[in-house]
Amino acid sequence: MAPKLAFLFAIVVLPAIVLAKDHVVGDEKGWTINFDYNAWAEGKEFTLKQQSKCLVLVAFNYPLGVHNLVKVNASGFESCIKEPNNGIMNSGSDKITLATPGNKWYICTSGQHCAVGGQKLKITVSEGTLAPGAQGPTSSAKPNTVNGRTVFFGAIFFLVLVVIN
Ligand SMILES: [Cu+2]
Repeated sequence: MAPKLAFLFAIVVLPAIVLAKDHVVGDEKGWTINFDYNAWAEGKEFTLKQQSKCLVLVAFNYPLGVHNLVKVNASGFESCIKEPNNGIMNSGSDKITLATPGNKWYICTSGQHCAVGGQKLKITVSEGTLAPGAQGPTSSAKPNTVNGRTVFFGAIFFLVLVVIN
């Protein structure tokens, strides 16, 4: 049984870990003050349709209690002030799933981290196109509802069945 579980782990869990960090904000510096997030974002591509999936996963890592993460609009980004109804994430390892194109803005609302420390990030998500052979609206003649995530979880379900038997 143990080898089977190890196999299952390798097949199912490892790709999920890889998927969970398309982009780690600030790379090894993480989500912090005095880091040029403009420059960081400029070197990255946030493209929805690639590698048979239709979303972008972004991870914000920081010491628990030191920073936080708030999604804001353009004016909130400029002013470093969040709207009252903007939720605050503060897990220390916040994962964001981006599924729509356009501009996304994030700030830290702790102290003067945003206004003085420059702890603010703007991401521009582009639509992109799926690779040939991948499931997607533009790559199939008939409309389909199968996306990369469905295939991924279908594969997990199949593997679980195999292991159980
Ligand atoms: Cu902060």
